[in-house]
Amino acid sequence: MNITLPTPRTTATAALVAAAAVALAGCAGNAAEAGSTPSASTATDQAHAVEVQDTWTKATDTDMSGSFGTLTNTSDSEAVLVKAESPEAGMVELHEMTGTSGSMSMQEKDGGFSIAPGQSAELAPGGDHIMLMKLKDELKAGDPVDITLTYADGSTATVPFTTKDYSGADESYGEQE
Ligand SMILES: [Cu+2]
Repeated sequence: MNITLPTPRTTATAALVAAAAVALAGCAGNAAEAGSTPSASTATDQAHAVEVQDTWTKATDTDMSGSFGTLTNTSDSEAVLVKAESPEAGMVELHEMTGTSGSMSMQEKDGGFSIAPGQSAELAPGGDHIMLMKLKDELKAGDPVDITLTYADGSTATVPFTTKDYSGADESYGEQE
């Protein structure tokens, strides 16, 4: 009769330890990244949490262009786009515009594009954009450009950005700045 006693206690302790481990993994994003266990949070990784809409790339006959769209973070924690890549471009960077109108220039955005929980980040001509460089071919309206977006937690999403003609007021994504 007595021998049944330790069993529930052991089980309870094990369950507690397991729960603590799960809780720990849940908030230690960086530790999970460095660790070996496949993340149990696939459904909530940043690539899934961020909806990418209204994507397009500016048509160009130079070897540079910009890609734009709206990134909406549907999760309750910050998402950060840290890298973009495309098979169409030899180099891709995340750019921001600096300076005042008349002397705007662009530069790589330190730390990438951060999107607060429930908020959207607009990538638009004259503002933050995905910079395509060393394009392998000119881009004509209608050409598909796939861009793979990598987020701070290492999750990725490949998104189609359709090329369209655009002549903005004073943006010059095709020319050297
Ligand atoms: Cu740029």
